Order: sequence, then C-alpha cells, then structure tokens
Amino acid sequence: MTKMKILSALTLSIGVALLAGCKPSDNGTSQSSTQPTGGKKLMIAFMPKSKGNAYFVSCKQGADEAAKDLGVDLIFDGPTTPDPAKQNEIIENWITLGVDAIAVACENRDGISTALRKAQDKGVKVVTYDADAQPDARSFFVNQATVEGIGDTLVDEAARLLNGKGEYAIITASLTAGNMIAWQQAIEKRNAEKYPDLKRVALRPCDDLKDKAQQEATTLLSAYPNLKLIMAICSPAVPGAAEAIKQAGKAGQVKLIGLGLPNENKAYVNSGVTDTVILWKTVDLGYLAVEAATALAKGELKRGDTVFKSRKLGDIKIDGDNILLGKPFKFTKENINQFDF
Ligand code: RAM
Repeated sequence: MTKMKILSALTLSIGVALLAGCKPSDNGTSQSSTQPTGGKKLMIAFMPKSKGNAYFVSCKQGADEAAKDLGVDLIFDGPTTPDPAKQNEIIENWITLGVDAIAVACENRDGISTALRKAQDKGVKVVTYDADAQPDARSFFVNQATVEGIGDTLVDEAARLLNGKGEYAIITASLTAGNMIAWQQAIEKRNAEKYPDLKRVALRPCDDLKDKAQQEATTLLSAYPNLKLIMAICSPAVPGAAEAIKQAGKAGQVKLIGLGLPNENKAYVNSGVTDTVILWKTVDLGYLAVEAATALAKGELKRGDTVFKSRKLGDIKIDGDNILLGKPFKFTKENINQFDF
C-alpha cells in the first residue's frame, strides 16, 4: 500500500486529519523560479517562533514549496531560539525592506502586535500562523486546528489513559504565546466540563526547549508523587518529558501525551515511554501560511471570505478571521512508524 493509501485508511478509521511524511529543509532564503503573470515578483517574509525548532523547520519546507508554486520570493528569518525581542527586530527590518506580506508565528502574542500594526500601517499585509497576535495586528490567523479541537483531543486522551481519574501536569512552551494560552484554557474547560476526577496539579513553562522541559518534568515527578500523567503541549517538551520519565524509571507508571513531531518521539512511543503524540501536518501549515499571505498581498483574500481555495490543499474553511488547516491527528505505537517528519 502506498503511504497516501495507508494514511487515507487511517484517517477514515480514526476520523481525524490526514498526514503525510515530510523532510526537513535548510534554513536559507528561497528564491522561487516561476515568474508570476506580469509585474514584479511579490516578496513574502516568513518567520518561525524559532529556527532551531524541528517543528518550524518542517513548516519552512511547506513555505518553500508554496513560494515555488506561486512564483513569489520568500524571505525566511527568525530567532535561533525563542526570543520575542528578536522577532520584533526582524519585523522592523522587513518593514524597512518593503516586503509585500509577512507570515509570522508569534512567540509573544501581545509583544509583537505593535510592530505588526506598524507594518500594516505601512501597507504590508500580515497573517499569523501557528501562534496568533492580537486580532487587529493581522488580517488572518492561519490556525492549525480549532482551539477546541486541540484542547478536547488532549484532555479526552488523558482521560482515556487514566480512566477519567488522577493527577496530571502540563508542560507548556510559555505563558505568553497565543496558541499556548488558548490551548491551556480549552484544556481547562474540557476538564471541568467532562472529567471531575481528573486533576491538573501544575502548569510549567519550558521556553519551548527540550532540555528545560526535561528538567521541569524531573522536578514534577519528584514534587508530585501521585502524578499519573504529563501533558506536554509544545513539541520539544514531548521528547524532553519522555527522557525525564525514562531516567526516573517511571515509564508506564506516569503516562505521557503531547503535541509533537513523529520523528522526535518514535523511539519513546515504540519503547512504551510515550503513549500518544498529537499533531497536524506541519508542512501544510507552512504552505497555507505563505499561500494566504500571497493571496492577501494580491487582493485575492478578503475579510468575509468563508472559503480559501488552496492550490495544494483544496477548499479550506475560513471561520471569521481564522483560516483552518484541519483536525489534529493521533500518533500511537500502531501508526507512528509510517510517518517521517
Ligand atoms: C512548538 C511550538 C508551536 C506549537 C508546537 C506544537 O514547537 O511552540 O507553537 O504549535 O510546539
């Protein structure tokens, strides 16, 4: 069976979004080869939360693909590790450079919004992807899935593994990133509504770094002797927490679920340290972000639109000012080896 067929079967059986493997790409600036029909090429600027995060390396691969397909020049830059001040500095540079549109994953929702508003005032079109800014600082947010889709999937999975009962802790990237804030709230809401015996005992930021996540998880394991599960909601935290559980000799005893990349978690899932990894197709997220930024710059995407016609992904739903990629997908021991990203 081809990879796509295997994936289609999975999608049908689990009823969640379809994912395919993808390879990481370099971090350089890509120059597309195709000329648009008439006029000068559009310059689209694409920024990750951090260049060192494999999650965003994967998004960049999709961004490059979109730039090539659409015949635009793509400028790629971002902090090496999460750094909101550096993100602002890069936005300022792009305003000076006169880019046509910016697509950015925001490390600090509020902190970046002033710079993005300034860009908009200068005529630069702005979309956010992965992690939003304040709504008036961009035209659209290219969202990987609905907030409820992600929050509910995480809590339902935790409840399933713990039979609805027990203590759990969340390791998050930060307390200031829009996606992390929104997911934390959705998790809390679902927990309160459906699982009265599931108790969140801690919420710890790891700055979106694996080593820090490992340290936080180690601390949690000793501080909460009745801890039954760790929920890691940023990608580097999933392997980080897995390493902590493994080294503490608590595999199986303390469950682990989280939002992460298959390649960073395969070994831990296969050896039974990590139970479930949840994610979306990161390459498509990067593709859609560049596609939306380009359409906005061309005047082809407007407020009030309800569908975005993606060249690669077909009809994509627009809910208000959110362009929605799809639903999160669950990777377990049964399917994770089929994915390569
Ligand atoms: C991290 C980032 C990103 C988030 C993923 C799941 O890499 O913080 O914002 O969407 O995890």
